[in-house]
Amino acid sequence: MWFLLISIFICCSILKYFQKLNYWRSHGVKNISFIRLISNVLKRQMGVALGDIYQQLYEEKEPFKVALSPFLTVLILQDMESIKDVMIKQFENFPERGFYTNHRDPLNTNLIRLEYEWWRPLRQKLTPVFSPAKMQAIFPTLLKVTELFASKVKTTMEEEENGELAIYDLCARFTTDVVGSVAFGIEFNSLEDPNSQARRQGLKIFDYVWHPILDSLAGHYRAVKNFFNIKLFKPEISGFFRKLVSNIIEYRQKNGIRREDLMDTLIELKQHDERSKQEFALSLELIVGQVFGFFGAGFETSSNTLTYVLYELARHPEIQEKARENVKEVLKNHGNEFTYENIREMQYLKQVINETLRLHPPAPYTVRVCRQPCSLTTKRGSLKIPLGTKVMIPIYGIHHNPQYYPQPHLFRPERFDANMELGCKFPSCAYMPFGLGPRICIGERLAKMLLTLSLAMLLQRYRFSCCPATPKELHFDPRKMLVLSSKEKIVLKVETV
Ligand code: HEM
Ligand SMILES: *[C@@H]1O[C@H](CO)[C@@H](O)[C@H](O)[C@H]1NC(C)=O
Ligand SMILES: CC(=O)N[C@H]1CO[C@H](CO)[C@@H](O)[C@@H]1O
Repeated sequence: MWFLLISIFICCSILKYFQKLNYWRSHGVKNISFIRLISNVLKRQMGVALGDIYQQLYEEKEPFKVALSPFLTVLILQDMESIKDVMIKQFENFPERGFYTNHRDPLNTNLIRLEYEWWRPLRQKLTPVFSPAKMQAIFPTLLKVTELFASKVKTTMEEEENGELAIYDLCARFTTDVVGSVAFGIEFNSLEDPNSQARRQGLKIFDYVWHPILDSLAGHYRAVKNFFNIKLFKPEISGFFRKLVSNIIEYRQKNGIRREDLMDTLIELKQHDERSKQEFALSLELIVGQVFGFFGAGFETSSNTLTYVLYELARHPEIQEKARENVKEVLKNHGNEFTYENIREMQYLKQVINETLRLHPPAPYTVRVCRQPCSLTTKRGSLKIPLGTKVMIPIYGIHHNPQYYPQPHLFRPERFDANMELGCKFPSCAYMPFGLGPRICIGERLAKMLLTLSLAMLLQRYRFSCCPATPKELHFDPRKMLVLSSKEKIVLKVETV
């Protein structure tokens, strides 16, 4: 019985595969071998591998290419107009990333993964959580955690021989604490205690039950997976987060405590929804999912960015000096204190951050899935996109296109100079470290604030330089598909200024 069913399934899949092959061929879309794509991705970081394909397409002037398998059609986009179409203009046709979701497992009902019908009301609700006013309100808490981080850098540096330290670990502990305490009022304490339980759970977030390739394939067989109730995360992780969040909510509600953090806003939304009996009420389950999602999307992206900025500054001492002068000058005009307003005036430091996010975008690609058949128009004519096509947007590749960024592998913050001749003129959509359109990163403001403040404070106090243990160039870990994460330890020499 099973054998028969499986044989029928395989036969249908193969038939469908040839049908698809024919379809794309007859529409003049070139194919790349799916097997080659997968084997490439197992060897190299996904975003970087896609970047190479992108560059090849750009040179061949092909707007896109397709990689076909019996199960999945992947369209790799090169044409800028089509990218804007998919992400912005035709968002309604491409509103999801096609990840697997199981609504009985709270951890994967988060903004990143959710299907359109669930995502839309939730995103509307959560947008105010990251408003400029909220960012201003949490600034004092952020400042406290950042102070702790800066002093931890000093004590670690003094403990190490020659003041040489592996910077990523500290940065990751810092961003864990930031997302925990600033966003959710959870004292993770990982800066003080590197082995804290939350820190260990935090590290496990990316320990998938399966390989990420399977995760993205499973998005296409939701019904089957949901029928068998397969969960993506280990029950102990769901349990840990659920307990953590419900304790916080209960404690605050009972004692009438407000901490002016993002969790306050989530609780308010929940109470409001309970009173007004809304259809998409923010339940405890949904809050747990969001906390987990923000944590997963926020901590590794920002800790890697912080590490890469320090690495690039260590390799370019003159740029580091200029950034330090910029910080000092702004601080001098404001009584030597860091405020929500004055860190925004650190123009050159912001250019340095922008250029780092261009050169090493921590989220090196993003995905959309076609949920309604539609057409993309390019200079080469119009193309109908079938339902279920997975569309890849090669952020890393676009950021390294020499047509937009001359000598793309060089670190040159001048590219983002608004006034100078040097500032390069790339099309507005050729820079997207946070994505584009309605599904753009919701944490962009928080990430930028966290990066600017912590870098300003570090530069004010310390000088970073290369030492023999510093890698000459970066290589990215292929096992981390979703984030650019350095394979080598990034060791830098740190001294007080
Ligand atoms: C340097 C730091 C960060 C970078 C480079 C980054 C980048 C991105 C990118 C590229 C996306 C996909 C956008 C798209 O598909 O168009 C995304 C989505 C997302 N990010 Fe970030 N992110 C960062 C920090 C954060 C932080 C700190 C948080 C939250 C606390 C966060 C929460 C999210 C969420 C929830 C989504 C999904 C949004 C949705 O689908 O509606 N991110 N991020
Ligand atoms: C950095 O990039 C953003 C686009 O994400 C842009 O709006 C901003 O003006 C840039 N900032 C600087 C200082 O170049
Ligand atoms: C299925 C498949 O891979 N078809 C073609 C894809 O493109 C290559 C050339 O790049 C052909 O050799 C394959 O036959």
